[in-house]
Amino acid sequence: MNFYLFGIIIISLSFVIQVKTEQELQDIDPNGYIIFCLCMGRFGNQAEHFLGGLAFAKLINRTLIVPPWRTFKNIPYSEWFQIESLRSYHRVIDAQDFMENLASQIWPPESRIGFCWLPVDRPKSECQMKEGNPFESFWNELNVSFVDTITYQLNYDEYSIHQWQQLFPADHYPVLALKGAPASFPMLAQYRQLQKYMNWSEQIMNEVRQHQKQLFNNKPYIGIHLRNNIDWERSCADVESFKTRSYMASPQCLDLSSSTHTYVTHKICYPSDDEILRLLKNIILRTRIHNIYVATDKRPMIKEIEEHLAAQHVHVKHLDPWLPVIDVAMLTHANYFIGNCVSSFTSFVKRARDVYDLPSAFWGFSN
Ligand SMILES: Nc1nc2c(ncn2[C@@H]2O[C@H](COP(=O)(O)OP(=O)(O)O)[C@@H](O)[C@H]2O)c(=O)[nH]1
Ligand SMILES: *[C@@H]1O[C@H](CO)[C@@H](O)[C@H](O)[C@H]1NC(C)=O
Ligand SMILES: *[C@@H]1O[C@H](CO)[C@@H](O)[C@H](O)[C@H]1NC(C)=O
Ligand SMILES: *[C@@H]1O[C@H](CO)[C@@H](O)[C@H](O)[C@H]1NC(C)=O
Ligand SMILES: [Mg+2]
Repeated sequence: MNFYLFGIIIISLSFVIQVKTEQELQDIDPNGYIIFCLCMGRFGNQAEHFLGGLAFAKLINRTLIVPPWRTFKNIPYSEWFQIESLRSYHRVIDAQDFMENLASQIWPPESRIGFCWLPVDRPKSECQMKEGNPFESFWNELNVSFVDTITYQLNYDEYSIHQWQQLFPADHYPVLALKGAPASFPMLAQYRQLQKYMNWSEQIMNEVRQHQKQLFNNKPYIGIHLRNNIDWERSCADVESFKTRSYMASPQCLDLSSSTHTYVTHKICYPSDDEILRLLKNIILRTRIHNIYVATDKRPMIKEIEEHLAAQHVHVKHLDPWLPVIDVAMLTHANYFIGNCVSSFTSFVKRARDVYDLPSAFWGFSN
């Protein structure tokens, strides 16, 4: 009996010691940390900001505290993508993990300062880290409040890194908590390739495989993105009067450095049914793929596609998943993809496909 108890004590002791060692093993980065809210737009916008912010974390050489995605609540990054894959590019720690295991030590509540980019003539009082939606909920769900704020006018490029380090050295400011992402939208072309470090989570991949089996019996399919909700119709209404090549995500298909390319047209931004049926038919004839996966925020055009392409014997499927990111993942894994050049929902899919040289096309182009 005594011997038995002794054993339990030894086991408990070694458990305590092991847990402690694991926490201690979580090295503190002497170069500090950076976190920001993905507080602009929905998934596509957030993903472009995330990749820009990831690039900046590496430039400034601070560990990235990987922010959760922002929907009606914070979604841990790892629910949709693997944290581990990011490590091949840069040092990262999940936000929840950081708050639970490191924050009390290196970022105690009384030291939490928020940083805002503001023009030089604006008062510090305009730097409100938690004012409005989704800022307030983002930080509240991480249990973070700020005791002070600092404003800055620095850029997020490699030429500004020295200034960042001079103004905000890691020993004084171990954590830079920025109000918005240190990145531009649309994202810089040079960072698109960072998409290769965003690998889907096992959870999302399982769901994709399940749908591919159920909808198409694992046969090839063409994925199309129809961005046709009323917000989009309005956004595209006057686009031709802007005479620009850079409207939202459009740099993904219009080369900004070239003068030969067209401006964003209404047809590119909000393609007509005729244009959608025309291009889809061309791709079906060329690829001989007859399964169509429709992702849309509003009108899937199933009847129209089935009728117009009856001779091609198409099978048209539309999931309308509860999580939009399931549509993104299904499009990413299609054998061919046609998307909307102005949409950042499409731009995520396009970048992810480019990693594996999978073919993509855009509405409004004559291919
Ligand atoms: N499920 C689903 N949702 C979509 C689709 N297209 C747009 N949405 C919704 O509309 C949002 C559009 O915002 P965002 O992702 O930033 O892309 P953008 O506005 O097209 O640049 C998405 O995040 C989705 O919530 C789609 O094909 N499928
Ligand atoms: C970046 O930070 C890491 C870890 O803190 C450090 O080992 C490395 O030397 C730093 N690199 C540069 C270029 O300062
Ligand atoms: C992402 O997943 C692919 C396929 O499983 C793998 O080949 C690749 O190495 C992964 N990338 C990273 C950065 O982990
Ligand atoms: C925030 O606090 C709540 C309540 O104490 C806790 O359940 C939750 O895990 C905390 N979240 C984080 C990110 O630390
Ligand atoms: Mg948007």
